[in-house]
Amino acid sequence: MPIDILQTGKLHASCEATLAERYTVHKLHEATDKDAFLAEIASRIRAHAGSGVQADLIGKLPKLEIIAGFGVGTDNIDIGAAKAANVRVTNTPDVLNDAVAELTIGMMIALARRIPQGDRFVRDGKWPGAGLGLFSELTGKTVGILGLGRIGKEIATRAQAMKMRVVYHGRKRQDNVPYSYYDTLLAMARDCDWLVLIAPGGQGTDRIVSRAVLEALGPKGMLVNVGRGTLVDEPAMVDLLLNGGLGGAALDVFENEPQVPAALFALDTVVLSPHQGSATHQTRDAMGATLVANLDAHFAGKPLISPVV
Ligand code: A2R
Repeated sequence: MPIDILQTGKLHASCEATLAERYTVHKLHEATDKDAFLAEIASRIRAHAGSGVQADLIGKLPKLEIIAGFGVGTDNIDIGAAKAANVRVTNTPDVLNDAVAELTIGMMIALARRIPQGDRFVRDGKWPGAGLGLFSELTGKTVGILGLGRIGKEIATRAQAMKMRVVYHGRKRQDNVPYSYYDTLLAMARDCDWLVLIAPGGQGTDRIVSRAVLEALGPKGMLVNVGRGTLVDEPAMVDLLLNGGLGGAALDVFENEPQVPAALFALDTVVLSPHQGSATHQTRDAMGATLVANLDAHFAGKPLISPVV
């Protein structure tokens, strides 16, 4: 019996290719009349491939058994509605840890040493006139990690290789980690040169990096966000960057991405990236393979590879 699955957005090419080999895939995002398309197939759909699934869609799919998300964050899947409808949810953790950690350190060095600005400076022909200037380095600095989870630990290891001191904050102290724990984010921000955000989005962390936390990080402090834009009070961050209350920011995620506050474009103290944390061929292939492996396990009656619920 063919198994009908629904896609509502484009997925990584190798993932789509494997899905097409094993399942009957219906692509809602490619339909011209989406309502008619969905009405026609809804009663046959047993799985959703990809993230971005809200309660209204779950409600329209009476035979839905599983939502196989693409990515580790599940803040754009209505977990409560899935649970209520007895629908399993999976994500693609671990396989992206290295890629996200690499980008994090890359963005930190880029910000500390003004690498994008230096590139622009040379291209603009300004070098013969004067040097770019002197900046800071990571060596010897303290980095506080908000969210010492799977990715956070990979960032911590690499930060140590940069000769940084690592501390962390989460809801609880972890056994068997060699880093000092802070039970409040505010106290950690006060003691840090760098603050790296790699916690999940969602209600529990909404704007957890408040104006007070940013002020505690201070005029020399550097903020790095590779988690979710919703973690930060973005208007306060922009305001503090503009008036010198915050030293700098390296941002891969934004509250309303792909919209980025235009006020940031003029600042040399900011490095901007279009949500590229996991965006490498090998990592996206691995994420796609994990998504498919979860679906395969589910329909073979085997334990899920990476269940969320
Ligand atoms: O709070 P803890 O001790 O469970 O630590 C988790 C931390 N975390 C929080 N920290 C402070 N306040 C909260 N309300 C809060 N909620 C969670 O975030 C844990 O150390 C970390 C998340 O680690 P993992 O679950 O292993 O996630 P992973 O794979 O490292 O990915 C993190 C996030 C994703 O959710 C996406 O938003 C992004 O990175 O790609």
